[in-house]
Amino acid sequence: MTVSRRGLNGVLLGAAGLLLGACDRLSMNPGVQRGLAAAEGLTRRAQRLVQDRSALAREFSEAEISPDFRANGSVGPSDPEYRALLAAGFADWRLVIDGLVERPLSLSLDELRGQPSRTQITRHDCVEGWSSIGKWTGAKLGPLLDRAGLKPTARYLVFHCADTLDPNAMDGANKYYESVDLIDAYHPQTILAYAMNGAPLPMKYGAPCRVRIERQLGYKHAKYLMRIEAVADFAHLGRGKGGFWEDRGYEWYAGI
Ligand SMILES: Nc1nc2c(c(=O)[nH]1)N[C@H]1C(S)=C(S)[C@@H](COP(=O)(O)O)O[C@H]1N2
Ligand SMILES: [Mo]
Repeated sequence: MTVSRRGLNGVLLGAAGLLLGACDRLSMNPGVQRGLAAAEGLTRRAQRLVQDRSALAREFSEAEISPDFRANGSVGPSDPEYRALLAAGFADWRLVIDGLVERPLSLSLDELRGQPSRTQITRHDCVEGWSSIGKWTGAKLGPLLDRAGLKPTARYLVFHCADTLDPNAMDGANKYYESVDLIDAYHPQTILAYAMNGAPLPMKYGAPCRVRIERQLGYKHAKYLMRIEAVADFAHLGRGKGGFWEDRGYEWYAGI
């Protein structure tokens, strides 16, 4: 379903774009009226699919929570900075929100817990072909971005993580990072999760805080969050593709 939805979306947007391009050039010709009408219909359908991005991901019942949620990728970062934060019970951990914002933020875990929050039971879909259902509680990202005040030039958020997943990367692109556009950033289910199944977020799931972006595949859900940077583009980060796995061939848009 993931692939077909994404495929259809692309086809419709592409077709509408082509027709609109043609109509622009031929708009003086009365013979294109039918073509214009068709283009408008296609555009409306494409638009509906785009708007569909704000729809909520399905939520599940307590009984459906996976007894053994899988963990993937980094499960216990050995980075010294992370180890020091962990040893102090994350008392010194700060989540920084900066980049293209009017008022950069630096939030302790307690401050994050004091923000407007949301709890949701959702299914995590990894691109490797497994899914698990978990209950997540976290600060809603939208209100935090409003507090920081995104500058008009901000188009994406970059999630910088504490863990080195590819220590052998010769070009230094070894840390985990991810990015999303502002539609996903402001999606009502996008939260900075500090609790899972009613307990503080365990280390293997990204302690002390990981992002949940419920309309995207698993690799977008950055764990071990340290910093959220608002940017105009991400060409200068890592290998320029917007994420650790994107730099290694995965698609940037992983919508489900
Ligand atoms: N920092 C960080 N975030 C990460 C990863 C990682 O290795 N490091 N792996 C990603 C992948 S591929 C998946 S499927 C999920 C796994 O989350 P889980 O361990 O809670 O199942 O985290 C994503 N976020
Ligand atoms: Mo994944």
